Amino acid sequence: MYPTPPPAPQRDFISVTLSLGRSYDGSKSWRRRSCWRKWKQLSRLQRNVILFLLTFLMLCGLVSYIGVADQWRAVNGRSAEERKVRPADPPVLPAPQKADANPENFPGVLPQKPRRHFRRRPPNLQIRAPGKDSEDRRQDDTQRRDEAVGDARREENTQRTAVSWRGAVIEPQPGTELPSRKAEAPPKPSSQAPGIQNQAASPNERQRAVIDAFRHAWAGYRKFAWGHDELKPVSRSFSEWFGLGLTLIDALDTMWILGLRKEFEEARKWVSKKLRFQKDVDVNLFESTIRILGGLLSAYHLSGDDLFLKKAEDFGNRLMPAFQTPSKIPYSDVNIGTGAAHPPRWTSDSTVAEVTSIQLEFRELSRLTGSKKFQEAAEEVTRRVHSLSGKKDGLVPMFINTHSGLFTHMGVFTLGARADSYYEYLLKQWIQGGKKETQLVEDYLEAIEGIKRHLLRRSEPRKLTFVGELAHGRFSAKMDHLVCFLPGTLALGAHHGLPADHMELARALMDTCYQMNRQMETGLSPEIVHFNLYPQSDQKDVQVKPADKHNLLRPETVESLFYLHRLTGDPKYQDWGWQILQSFNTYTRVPSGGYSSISNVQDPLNPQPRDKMESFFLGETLKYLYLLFSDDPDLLSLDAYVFNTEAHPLPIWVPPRGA
Ligand code: DMJ
Repeated sequence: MYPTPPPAPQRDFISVTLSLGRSYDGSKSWRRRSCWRKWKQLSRLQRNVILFLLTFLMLCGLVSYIGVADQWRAVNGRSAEERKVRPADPPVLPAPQKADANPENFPGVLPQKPRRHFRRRPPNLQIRAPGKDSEDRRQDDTQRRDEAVGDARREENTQRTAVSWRGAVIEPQPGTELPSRKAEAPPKPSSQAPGIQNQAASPNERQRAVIDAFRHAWAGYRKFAWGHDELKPVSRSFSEWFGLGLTLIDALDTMWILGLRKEFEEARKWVSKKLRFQKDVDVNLFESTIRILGGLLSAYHLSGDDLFLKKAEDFGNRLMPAFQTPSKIPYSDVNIGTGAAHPPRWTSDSTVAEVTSIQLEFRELSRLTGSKKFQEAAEEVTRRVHSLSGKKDGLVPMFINTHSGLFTHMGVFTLGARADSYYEYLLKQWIQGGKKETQLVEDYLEAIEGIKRHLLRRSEPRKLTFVGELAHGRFSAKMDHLVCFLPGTLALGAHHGLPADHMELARALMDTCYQMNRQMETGLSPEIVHFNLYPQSDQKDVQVKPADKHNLLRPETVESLFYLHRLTGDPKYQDWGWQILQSFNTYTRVPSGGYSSISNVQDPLNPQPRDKMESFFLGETLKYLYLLFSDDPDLLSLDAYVFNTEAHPLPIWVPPRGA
């Protein structure tokens, strides 16, 4: 027998039937009616207790919702006026990906506890991935053939023990003289060298957060862009510039320094089996020198693996045709397959920073291989630029002509794009060569005086010291984020015995670079800022034009923070770097892997990902953050190594006593 159907529910009370537009079967309908009957069977007291509890729970929910909304307004809804006078709130740490990266696991270590709620998470940056394109497949086919050849040298190299980066590995060299290739080759990096340790000290909490960031970036690159130049993290694809695995090579030494040996070995295998330079492709001399040549040389020094030196020598040889110009000032581009070199299509000029920021790498390549041609070609450029007219108290114009060898576009002076690393390499070559090449340091010292005289100003109302630009006698309060390399370089010079007031200037400029980040709503600096010079105006010190609001994950601020902390010991620089790392994690981290440059550092709700992870994010930004968070002065000691402009450490040729 079927049970007697229960009475139809009375709809004048709270209905427990939610009409979802579905048809229900008889048994479900029966169960609902049964519930209703049970409810009717309850005593009035029982029903009142249940209703009271339900009402109480709903009220709790409502109160909590209002609280959240108020806090949200407090954090995000400040008036425009308030925003003008207050720096942006420090960015909030995102939900950590791994337990060991969670700052809350390490109470007492962090300068400030991140607020955990109330701020809306940044927009989800995920987009569907396209499949591999035909170019990718074509390269795979070509490289599969290469793979078959194998690498006999690999066997030989696996026997070599890794060398540490914790101290100098280069024995004193006789100045900048080159050893002959066979008779007097420089000593190979070797774990047998005194004072060498093979294991990194265990990373601290903040360093572990950097390792987590690196792993996340690497995971994206490995999955969606393996062997290609750059990851496009949002579209989960890649872009090519030279088609030489730029990110992979740029990141080799970072992996070594961070202790990511498994990742390093996998990348090493790619270099061994897939990286071929015999291809018909134009590369930019400067960019490929600092990233590829510098990256390979550094990987060689850290790992002691000959493979990297052989690749570096092959690549260096292919760059040499760029120097075959009437003036000996190299062309900007060279085809590494055909050897055809040329300037950009629209001019016969090269950029001054580019032709004067390849010397560290070319000199080191000569020292290691015994082949003088690399050093000679690069140093000829230095000599010619040194003797040129058109400078202003050591400041150089931005362009130089490859036919005449003269500066062009005279009268414009900047420490930003197209001139920046000229100054950096004057100092660093002097350090690399054991501080013997006085002409280099004289040019550097003169330039710093030129900066003080012509480009230095203080902003209003906070009196931030900044480096502007000069165009035909007119001062512009414009400063590229690129200029933020300068505090670090000044501090490095002071450490190596240059005037103490360089360190004072370094500290002042470091404050400014920090404010360029801090005063943005995302905590990340834009590409270019303009400083306010007028005391009476109600403007903030740091102004940003609409076209300049992007952040490309550049390293310069954290690079200088590393030097300032290493050379002063002041922990505030670590705290500032920690804030910047949090901002990168909050606004640029793409959930599916990788980090993306963004278009608007002033809009935390929509920073507008640009779908590109530049190779220097792994080569420089994360490396400098990791080094910044270390308290060990022997970790890549500044008395033993000099970093090229892409953050690749190269040995100082004559380390001071005791280094
Ligand atoms: C890097 O390639 C180098 O640091 C270069 O000197 C300047 N530009 C980028 C990083 O911003």
